[in-house]
Amino acid sequence: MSPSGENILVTGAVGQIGSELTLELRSRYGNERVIAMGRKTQPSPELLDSGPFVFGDVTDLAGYKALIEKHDIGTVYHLAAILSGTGEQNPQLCYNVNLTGLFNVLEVARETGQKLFCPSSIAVWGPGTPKVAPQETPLHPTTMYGVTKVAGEVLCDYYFVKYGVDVRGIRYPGLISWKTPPGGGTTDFAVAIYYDAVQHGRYECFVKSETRLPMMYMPDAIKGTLDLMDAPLDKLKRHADYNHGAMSFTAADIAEAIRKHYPDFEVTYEPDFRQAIADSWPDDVDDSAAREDWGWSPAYDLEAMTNDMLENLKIKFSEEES
Ligand code: NAD
Ligand code: AKB
Repeated sequence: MSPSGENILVTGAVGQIGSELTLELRSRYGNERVIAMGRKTQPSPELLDSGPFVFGDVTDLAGYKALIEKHDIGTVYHLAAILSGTGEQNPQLCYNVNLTGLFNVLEVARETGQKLFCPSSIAVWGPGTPKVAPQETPLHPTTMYGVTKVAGEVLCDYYFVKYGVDVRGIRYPGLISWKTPPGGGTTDFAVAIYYDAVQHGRYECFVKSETRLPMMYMPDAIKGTLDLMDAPLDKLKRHADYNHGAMSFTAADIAEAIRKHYPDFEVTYEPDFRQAIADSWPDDVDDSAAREDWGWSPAYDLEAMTNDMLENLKIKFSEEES
């Protein structure tokens, strides 16, 4: 294949993170330089009209290679994945997309000298992890999604050490955002609760009220992603497994924060299979390595995020109605 080009590809670009990261990359580097890759879901008009969009499948190596060559791609933000909830319902699909897909992306990067962003997750941890997950601690996840994330981190390290592929990644916590709904994870309740507060004034939560998890607002996740990718390589002591933290709260804490705006907001709790997944993850993370190596620092706490989420969702739903 030809040497690495000057454009940027975002896989999983129609997803929760990709739909926002693509627009931010386009505003930084120019619309035509950032190619958004979706799978089957139709992109929003904002994504479709602001720059190149292609459909593709990361498990199809030949198709992926052709796309890379055609669009002269030098950097890939590889966000295509199957998340924890969907992954437990279809572990084989999760393995295939998350590991075969990552392997294909790494192989093409090895051949072409591309730079990569390949995110990991708090799902790398399992029930024995300390409540505040240290950077270095045994990784024994109990979900297929977590298994693929652990293997993915190790695979990325291998490609850095063996082939010199500059691959970077963050262990994102649960991400909360208003633009694009999340795609089948366990932390989705922390987004759905805001949607239902604004639309219906009540929410049935699929985890218990006392379920506490590490969370982050999307603007912080985007900033962290781009800061890590901008950091000088010689400052990075790790590659694809930086703990990335911002806040930690329970489902009941979110409900309480929303009640400051909607005093009559009602939440009922009907835990389903995702409770066991949430219970297997830590409450919070120690992200001091990210702070030290590339200056990570989040801007949003629960209150600031809640104000912003509710404000934007109100506008979004009123625009959809008009
Ligand atoms: P998402 O589910 O919203 O989007 C993923 C996208 O990947 C979807 O649009 C889907 O169509 C696409 N996809 C699935 N199979 C594909 C295939 N075979 N080929 C090409 N595309 C395919 O996910 P997200 O929340 O945006 O997550 C992006 C990345 O960040 C993933 O690696 C995920 O594990 C990680 N992450 C996300 C969170 C979070 O809370 N959102 C937390 C931790 C880690
Ligand atoms: C999920 O819940 O699966 C994701 C994640 C934390 O990786 N949001």
